[in-house]
Amino acid sequence: FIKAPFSVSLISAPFSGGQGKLGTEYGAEEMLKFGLANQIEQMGYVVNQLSIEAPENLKPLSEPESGNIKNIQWVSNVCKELSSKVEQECRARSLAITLGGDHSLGIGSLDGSSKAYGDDLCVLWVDAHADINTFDTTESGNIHGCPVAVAYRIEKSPIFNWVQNNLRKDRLAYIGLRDIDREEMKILKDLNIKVFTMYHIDKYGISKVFDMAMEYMNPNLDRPIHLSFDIDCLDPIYAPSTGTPVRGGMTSREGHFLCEAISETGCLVAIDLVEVNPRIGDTDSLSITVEMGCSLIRCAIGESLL
Ligand code: Z70
Ligand code: MN
Ligand code: MN
Ligand code: MN
Repeated sequence: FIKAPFSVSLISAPFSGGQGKLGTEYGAEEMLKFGLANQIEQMGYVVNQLSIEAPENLKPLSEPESGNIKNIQWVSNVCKELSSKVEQECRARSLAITLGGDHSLGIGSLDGSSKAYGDDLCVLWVDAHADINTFDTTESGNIHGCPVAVAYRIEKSPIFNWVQNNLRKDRLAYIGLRDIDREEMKILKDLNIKVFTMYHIDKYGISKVFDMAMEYMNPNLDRPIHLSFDIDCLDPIYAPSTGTPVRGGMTSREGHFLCEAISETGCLVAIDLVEVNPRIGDTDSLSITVEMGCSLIRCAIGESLL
């Protein structure tokens, strides 16, 4: 793939059907209200602003029987729509930034970027959670706990048969995990997936952890990278307005460092910034979280690199 100067596409995805709490659908809107598009333009980029088809219009008349899985057809429809938008922007050589919305959207964004870039694509999943439950192992029935399993075809539900990509499990690495379900632990081990938990960040430092992730999946820094950033990877002190906060998370500096280090590779082709929920917490919590999301995105596209 050719590392080239790119334009930036902000793709709003106001969807919260992958989990049970309303509010995440306003995450994109709040980040845009805070001035994200203008901030990116000020950095010298051409910004394309687009949105997926309104999720309400993609809601099926009825959901198929699916055990405890919530909104399975709706999530599928929304993610398929997002996949085509992300693929289109990636093919136009624009950096595709998905503004969520909940993390079930990762099914669509990963599918789209991988269809555009092929099996070279490397994925960094930065999260407190592994999001690798299958529809059999999930206890919550929330698909935002399952996107990695669906995108990598570990979960092969026919509802998601349109997910036909070349994502490789040996080009996936997690950073920041600290709340892994027992069954997820088994999947991660059985499939030998690369995981850097908070333990590794404490032990080696975030810089070394990033280097180890690159050494593993992108040793020559010549492959495209998709950053899937769940704001709950950060400690709730730095990102309080999110649906499933977990104590003991990354600091603001660790999050920013990670984004800066990715930017420095010149390989970044897609970002998801998900799980900002403006309806959780007071107005201070909201502005802390929204500003954090915008700041991380700016860092990932080079704001603080000389
Ligand atoms: C749990 C589940 C999750 C995000 C929570 C939680 C998953 N493992 N993902 N918040 N972003 O429900 O499957
Ligand atoms: Mn997540
Ligand atoms: Mn999470
Ligand atoms: Mn848990």
